[in-house]
Amino acid sequence: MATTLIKGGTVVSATGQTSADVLIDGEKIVGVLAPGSVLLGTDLAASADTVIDATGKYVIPGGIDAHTHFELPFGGTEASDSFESGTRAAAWGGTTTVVDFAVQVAGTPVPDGLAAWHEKAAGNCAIDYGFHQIIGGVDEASLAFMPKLLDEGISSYKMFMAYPGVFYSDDGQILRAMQKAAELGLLTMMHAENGPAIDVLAAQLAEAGKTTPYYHGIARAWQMEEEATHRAIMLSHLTNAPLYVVHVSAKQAVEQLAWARDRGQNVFGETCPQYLYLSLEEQLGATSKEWGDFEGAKWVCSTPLRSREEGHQDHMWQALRTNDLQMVSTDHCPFCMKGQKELGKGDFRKIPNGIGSVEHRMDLMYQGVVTGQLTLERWVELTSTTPARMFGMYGQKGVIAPGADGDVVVYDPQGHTTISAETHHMNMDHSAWEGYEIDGHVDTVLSRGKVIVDGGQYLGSKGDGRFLKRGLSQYLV
Ligand code: DUC
Ligand code: ZN
Ligand code: ZN
Ligand code: ZN
Repeated sequence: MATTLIKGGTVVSATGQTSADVLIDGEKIVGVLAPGSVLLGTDLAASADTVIDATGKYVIPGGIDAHTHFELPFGGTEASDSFESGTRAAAWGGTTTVVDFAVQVAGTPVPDGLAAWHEKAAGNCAIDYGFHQIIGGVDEASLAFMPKLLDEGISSYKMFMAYPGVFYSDDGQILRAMQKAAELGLLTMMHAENGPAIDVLAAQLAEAGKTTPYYHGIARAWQMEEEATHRAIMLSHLTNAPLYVVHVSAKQAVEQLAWARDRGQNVFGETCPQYLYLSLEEQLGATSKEWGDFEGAKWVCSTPLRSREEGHQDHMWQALRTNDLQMVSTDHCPFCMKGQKELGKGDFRKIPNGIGSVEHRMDLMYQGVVTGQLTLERWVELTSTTPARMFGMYGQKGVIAPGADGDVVVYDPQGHTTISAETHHMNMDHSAWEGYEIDGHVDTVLSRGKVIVDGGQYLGSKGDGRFLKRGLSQYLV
C-alpha cells in the first residue's frame, strides 16, 4: 500500500501541539514520529511514496462538519448543493467528514426517508459522510424504528420545535421520543425555537406590511429561542435523555445551556460561523443596487442572525472559550438568490431559510486564533475532535494518532484567502462572507490517505467518500 509522510509540520491536537512527522500507510495513520525519524533502519523521508513538506505549517485532523443539509427540500425548492458539489466544497475547505440529516416527514416511514438519503449520497461524495435522522413525525411507527437507527450506524436524531406543519413536534411527541432515546442511548438533537409563536409574530408583521428579510429576524425573537431551549432542557431532565441543541444564536439560550450544565445535565450546544460573525442590523438590514432591501435574503436562516447591539456575537465567542458551547458546525443549507431566495420577495416568510458555509468553516474559525479568541488547540477541538466524540466517530476520525483514518489537513498560517462567490466551490450565486479577508489557508487535504486537495488543485473524485457508521456518543459519562 502507498505510504505518505507529512514532514516538518506542527501537529496540533485538542490537547497540545508538537513538531512531528505523520506517517500514513494506505488509508490509516500508522505513526506520529519525532521529526526526521529513522524507523527500524529505514529513512522514512527517502522511502515514503509521497512526501508532503509541512514546514512552517499546522498539521491537523480533518474538519468534521456535523450539520449539513445537501439537497434538502425546503420552502418549495431544494438546497442548491448536491452531495457531490457540497462534499467537494467541504474538502476544499479542509473538512473531511460531514454528517448530513436524513429527513422523515410526518405520515411517512422513517426507513423510506433514510433510504432516500442513502440514494442521494451513495457514490457521489468526495469525503466520508454520516447521517443524523430527522424525525418529523413522532408516532408509533417512528418510535418503533428508533432502536433500528443504531444498526444503521445512526446514533443521533433531530426534532424541531419550530416549523409547524413541516417538521414540527409538540411537547408530548418530544417527550415520547426522548424517553425512547434515553433507553437506547441515542443523542437527541433539537432545533429549539418556539415555532407556533414565531409563526403568529411573522403573520402579524407581514399583515402590517413589514415584509423585507429584516423582519425574519424580528419575528424569530431571541425570547422564542431562550424559551424553547429551556423547554427542551426540562424535557431532557425529566426523561434523562442527553440533549444537543443545534445552531444556538441567542446569548440567552447559551445561558440556559450553561445553567443546565452547571446542574450536571448532559446538555450540549453548537453554534455556527454566521452567529459569530454576522448580525441582524448589518446583514438582514442590508440593501444593494441589485437586490434593494431584499439583499438581506442572503442571510435569512433559522435560528436568525441576532442583533450586534445586544451582544450575541461576543457572547458566542466567549461561550466557545468557556465550553458553554462545545462545537461549531455550519448548518450548511445553501440557496441561490436567483430562483430560490427570491421566492420570498414581498414576503420574508417565503424566503428559503439557510446559509452555505461548509467550505469556509475551518478558515472562519481559524480567525478566532488569529484574533486571540481561541487557542490553536481549541480550534481543532471545536471543529474536529469534539464533533468526532460527540457523534461516535472518535479514534477513526477527529485525531491524528496511529489507527485513525488518514484524514489530515496541512494548514498554512501564512496563507491568505478572500472569500468570494467568484472563487468558492459551493453551488451558490453569492457568499454570506463576500469579501472577507482570511488569514491562513488550507494547502493540502488528505482523505483516508489520498491527497484530494493540493496546491489549489482538486485531485479527488466523486465517490471517494464512504458512508460512515457511527457508534454511540463518546462525549457522555
Ligand atoms: N434552518 C435553516 O436555516 N435552514 C434549514 C433548516 C433550519 O432549521
Ligand atoms: Zn434547525
Ligand atoms: Zn439544520
Ligand atoms: Zn497556502
